[in-house]
Amino acid sequence: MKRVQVIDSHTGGEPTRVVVSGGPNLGQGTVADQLKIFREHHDQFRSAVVNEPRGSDVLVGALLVEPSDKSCVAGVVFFNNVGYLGMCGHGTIGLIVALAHMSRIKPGDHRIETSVGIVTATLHPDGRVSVRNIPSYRKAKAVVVEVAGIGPVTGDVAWGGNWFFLVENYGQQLNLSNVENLTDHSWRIRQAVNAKGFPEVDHVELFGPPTSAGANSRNFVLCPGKAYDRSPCGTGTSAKLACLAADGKLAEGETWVQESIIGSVFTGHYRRDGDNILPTITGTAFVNGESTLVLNEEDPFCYGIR
Ligand code: PYC
Repeated sequence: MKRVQVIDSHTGGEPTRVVVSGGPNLGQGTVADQLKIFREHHDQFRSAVVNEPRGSDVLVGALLVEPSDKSCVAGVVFFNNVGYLGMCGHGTIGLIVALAHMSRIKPGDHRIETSVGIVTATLHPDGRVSVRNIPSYRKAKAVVVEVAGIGPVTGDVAWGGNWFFLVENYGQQLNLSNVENLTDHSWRIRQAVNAKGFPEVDHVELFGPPTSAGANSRNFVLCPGKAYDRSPCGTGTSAKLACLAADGKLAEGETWVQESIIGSVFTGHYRRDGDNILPTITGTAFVNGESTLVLNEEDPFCYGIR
């Protein structure tokens, strides 16, 4: 039997499971190198941690690893029900709160090495976390795709640590009672975008008017494994800031308040960095579990339902 220590949290409703110990040995390379070894040799561990019967489609895993850059407090590989994520905004906020919960860090700035670059997370004394994300940018504006059963849909392709297709004022009700419809639409949109020559896009983000006072926008974000993000999505909000900056709709330093499909909120702002922007996303996470996963090879679903 193998024992795996995890700390569970949620960030604006979106869960993160941090693997603290019991994970595979991924060597001494960069986190990008370690992700490659994880993917090629230990993918069943990913599935064991996040898939049913221990997890669920919505769960994002965060494997704590040794950073190659020693100025970092930790390295992390993010993963989900179907594969791996470059960066994860809600997951980084969850990771920081989990590290504080374990008394490994105190309020202040903490550098974290991810597979797509180093981010700096600030743990504020009141428990909020701000993540200075990697450089983000818009790759293509107003791409029109013909979506099966829907018709033409226009959106932008942007990078915020993952690849997004962002659709403004989608028109569908962005609320929980419409989630099945939104999931179906977003999945079709993703297939059309991938077929149009953007195979890298794996998240679709639909925008509409906010419902809470003070918010600028509400979103629905479909993740690569067909689960929707309960949080406003940190990398998706970074991609959104990149598009707003490129369109001259949000000034450097100005605050953007992004509401999720369940009404949770991230605030964001950016600094310019040449053709890119450097987004900062702020949110709150709560630890809601400390547990030991047991991996028993005799269990036919030891490595999850795949
Ligand atoms: O917060 O960046 C994020 C994220 C990506 C997928 C789920 N959450």
